[in-house]
Amino acid sequence: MDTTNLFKTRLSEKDFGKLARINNPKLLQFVAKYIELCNPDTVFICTDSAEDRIYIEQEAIRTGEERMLAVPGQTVHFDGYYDQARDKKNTKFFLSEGVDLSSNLNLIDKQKGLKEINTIFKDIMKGHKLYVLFFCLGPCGSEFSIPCIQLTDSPYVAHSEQLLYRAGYEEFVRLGPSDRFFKFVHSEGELENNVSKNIEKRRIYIDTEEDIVYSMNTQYGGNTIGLKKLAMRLAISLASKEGWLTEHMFIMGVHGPNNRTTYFTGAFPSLCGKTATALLENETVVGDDIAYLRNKDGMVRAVNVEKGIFGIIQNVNSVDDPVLWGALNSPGQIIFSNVLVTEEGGTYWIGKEGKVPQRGINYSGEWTPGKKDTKGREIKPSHPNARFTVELKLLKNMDAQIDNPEGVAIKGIVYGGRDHDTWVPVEESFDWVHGIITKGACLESETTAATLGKEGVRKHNPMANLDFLSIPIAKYVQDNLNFGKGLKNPPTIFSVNYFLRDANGEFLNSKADKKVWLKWMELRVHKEVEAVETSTGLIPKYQDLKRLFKEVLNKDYSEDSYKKQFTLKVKENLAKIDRLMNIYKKKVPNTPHIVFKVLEEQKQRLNKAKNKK
Ligand code: SPV
Ligand code: MN
Repeated sequence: MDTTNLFKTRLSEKDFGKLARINNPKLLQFVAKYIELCNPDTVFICTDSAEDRIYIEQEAIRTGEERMLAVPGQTVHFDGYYDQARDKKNTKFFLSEGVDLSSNLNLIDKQKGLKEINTIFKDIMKGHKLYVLFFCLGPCGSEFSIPCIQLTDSPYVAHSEQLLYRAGYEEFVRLGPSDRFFKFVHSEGELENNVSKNIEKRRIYIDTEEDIVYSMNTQYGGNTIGLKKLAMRLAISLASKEGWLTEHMFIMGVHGPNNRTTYFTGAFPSLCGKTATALLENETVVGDDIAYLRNKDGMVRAVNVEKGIFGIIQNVNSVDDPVLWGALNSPGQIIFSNVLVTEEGGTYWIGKEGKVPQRGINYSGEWTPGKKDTKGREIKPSHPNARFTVELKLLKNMDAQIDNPEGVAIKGIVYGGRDHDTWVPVEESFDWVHGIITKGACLESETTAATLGKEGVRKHNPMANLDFLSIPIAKYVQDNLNFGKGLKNPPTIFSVNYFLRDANGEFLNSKADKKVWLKWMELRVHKEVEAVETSTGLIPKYQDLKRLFKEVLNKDYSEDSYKKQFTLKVKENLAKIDRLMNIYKKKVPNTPHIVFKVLEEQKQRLNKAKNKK
């Protein structure tokens, strides 16, 4: 294709000039191809300049995809009523002939998939403006990082990405004709009241061979913000080929005695406390969602792929989330999505303190309490998956190392899920292999509103990463095991469970208790407290927790609470092993043999404990 000719006819001289600074024929071909196919009225090329960034912010307001709120800088965006979460059903991986990807993945034959999207994409941007944006996943100029190009006709998506990702235009100019970059094409499609109309033609198709993701007829961030969970699928494949890890993990600095900062990563499924943990007061945050991990001289180092947060707003309040609360109530750029907006331009969400407003606008349109949907179900003021998008720099506890191109040294890894009856609140594994297998690879969690479908169903979710895996589970588990083999100083692996309940269904812990678990893990990493060995791992001693509860929360922690929380649930743990053995035997082809061996050993220890009892 003669790209120069096409660009000359379709772009202004100024925009053509911006594109021409990038000497990368592959990238230019890509842009040209989708201008031809999607056929936008106009094209805007976005560089890293302040002028271009502000233009995108203004476009979001001009088109009505975002509306200004009373607090300066804050805006609100609504997604369609049926477009409020990740659409797993229509998120598919291309499968080329002769390639064995995985029976666990939602696959579509590549030729068939391409045909389908080329049909949907044809002229889809007619009447729209195409925004061409450049970003960098991870700090610019770092071995960890991956440059990305995003094409989208949604200024809301473009604006969100500007808050969430590091600008990458100059990085592309610097790199020249490189092949190693990710590509995203998104179109919101035809709009009705500013939301995607043709939801039945919503598709998110991922091509890990060509590092392209196609997304259409949707606006919800998890389906459209290419650099987030769409890039994550590409990065998992790339990491597997190159020998590093892409994880659904926060990165945070936990502050120990004598001003010591110890970095942890933590993997939790969506809506299970990952962001709340990462943002704890008195600790520092590097990232809340996606981390790249590499072995550097025998140590794990990690970077945050992002520079902002696309977080869940439900239940965010001044007591549990003081850091976030501070940012949400100060002037500064924040995009709220799918919350309730009052006449005065204020916001309300489920779990926010204060009275429920008596009227407002939400994702269902005009809203008053008691409003029902077409199926007669009550519409809450905000959607449970309503979100906020904010740059980390607006948070007062952003860690100073966030842009370190070498990443931070990771000393502890935490796995946690929504588990009402099995795991104790915090536990250390015996070693890397035991941790990866019994905690990471055996993570289970009850489903939440972050994906379309039923809530509260217990599901296996290895490393909290199942939704984003683009390689077979067995390969992914093996990659994690191999990663540990090359480490001289592997991080200590822990599990946490914030959701343990008693027989009456009452939570056994308060939300603030996680602060204590982190301090205990920090001390364990440095071997400064002892632990009690059980069949499933190493748990805190009562005396240490009693001291920490007093120091951290000024709370008296009773021996009775300790017993209720930390008594090994032998029956439940045995049942869990049976479930997981079954899953790995029947549903995960080529599971590494060591998985069964480690689980079998744990089972024997548990059976011994049962008999002793
Ligand atoms: C998650 O659901 O894990 C998120 C938001 O972080 S989404 O972009 O929808 O994946
Ligand atoms: Mn996430």
